[in-house]
Amino acid sequence: MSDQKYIPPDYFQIDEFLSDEHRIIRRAVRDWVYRSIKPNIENWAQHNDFPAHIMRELGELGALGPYIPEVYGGAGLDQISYGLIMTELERGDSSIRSAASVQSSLVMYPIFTFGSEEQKQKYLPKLASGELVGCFGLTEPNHGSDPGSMETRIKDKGDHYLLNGAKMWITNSGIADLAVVWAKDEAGIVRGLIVHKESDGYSAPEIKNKWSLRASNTGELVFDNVKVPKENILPSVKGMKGPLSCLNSARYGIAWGAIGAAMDCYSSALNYSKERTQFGKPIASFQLQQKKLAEILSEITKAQLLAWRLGVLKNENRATPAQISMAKRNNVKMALDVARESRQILGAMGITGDFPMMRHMMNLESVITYEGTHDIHLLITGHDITGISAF
Ligand code: TGC
Ligand code: FAD
Repeated sequence: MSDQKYIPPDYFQIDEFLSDEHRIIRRAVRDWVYRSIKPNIENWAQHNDFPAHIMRELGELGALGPYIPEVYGGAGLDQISYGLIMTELERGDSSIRSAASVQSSLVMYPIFTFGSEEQKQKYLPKLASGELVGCFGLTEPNHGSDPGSMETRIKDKGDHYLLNGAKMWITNSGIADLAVVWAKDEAGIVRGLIVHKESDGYSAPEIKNKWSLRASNTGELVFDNVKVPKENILPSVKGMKGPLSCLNSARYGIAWGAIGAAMDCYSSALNYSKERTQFGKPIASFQLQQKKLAEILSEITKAQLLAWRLGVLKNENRATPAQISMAKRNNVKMALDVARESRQILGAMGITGDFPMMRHMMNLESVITYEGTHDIHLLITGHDITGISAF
């Protein structure tokens, strides 16, 4: 069942690049968003509620770890499929896409890429089904853009590690069964650990009073002498390239996801502009409103092409971190601008929860900040093209 009023823009026939499988996956996720998210999201956002039950539904849809091989419970899909799933989820709300992003790219990806065979078998199938929920602890109260300066530490105690420190702004921390935590060892080397919520000394206080991503659970992770069994360390990576590789995957998903939020705003504004009459004419007949709609569609189209090309490169293992940064930065800013412009087309109605623009706009303020701020991604591009770090 699809939203009859939702007209997904495809001005340059980008759909022709998609396979039948891509279209089927997109349709399944779009229908689920229409059925399970659209009727409820406004209420969840207004009440600052994360609908934890959706994790199982996302698992059934194949939206948790879509590109993780089937042998570990994933859907074994390609990167374009992952991108399309993210677009459809974020059309519903960035909070929903966030939940799927974190589970897929920041929890399943590191366990799949850097975990032992035992860790993969133990955790991945349950994470793929949504039976287990994970979160990712990199950011700290004193270290956001510069996670390499993290203060969280592990000490080798023979049969276990002792973990101390705190992580901040962690999506799903309050509902997670386990956290993938990045901490420095006694030699100052960053290591990844799988930490269970029931460990003594582990707490996850919620961060309240957010105006953004209100349908997402955000909190801290506090580790007070937490004993982590030795078998819970990710054996195959040392150093900052561990967490930063996970970010490549999540940022890639966001580059696609933000297009969904923009499409939802565009579609609502286009419909409204044809129905709303002022001065005896639909407002869609005024040149100034047409300018907004035409520019919005141009920007969405450019973002779609960027995402599609990045997906092709990612499928071929040729996408560079700097290309991913450029796409994340461009597409999120595009979506934020589209949310603002399309809200204006609705006049006063645009500030209500009857339309999605304000919710998307507020969400996108987080999206433009997390996974590397807008400015940090510009500096990554600057570094890539000049060879000079300006951090
Ligand atoms: P730098 O000295 O440049 O590099 C350290 C090591 O890491 C390697 N590396 C990468 N590897 C893989 N992918 C990347 N993107 C990489 N970038 C760097 C690099 O080659 C080096 O390796 P090696 O072997 O030589 O040691 O690192 P730096 O410490 O100077 O930092 C660079 C910088 C600023 C770009 C990086 O720290 C950064 O990206 N900062 C932004 C922080 C960030 O994005 N945090 C995100 C937290 S998670 C989150 O927000 C989740 S939101 C989830 C949701 O709800 O959807
Ligand atoms: P800061 O690093 O303090 O930056 C403040 C400002 O200074 C920014 O404008 C920044 O661009 C600028 N700045 C910093 N350094 C430079 C520089 N060298 N040159 C120029 N300007 C600079 N983190 C996780 O680990 N896991 C999560 O699940 C997670 N989820 C999140 C969910 C939400 C809703 C939010 C808002 C954040 C989340 N984060 C998460 C944290 C997020 O990644 C950080 O907020 C982000 O990396 C920025 O860090 P900061 O907020 O400490 O800002």
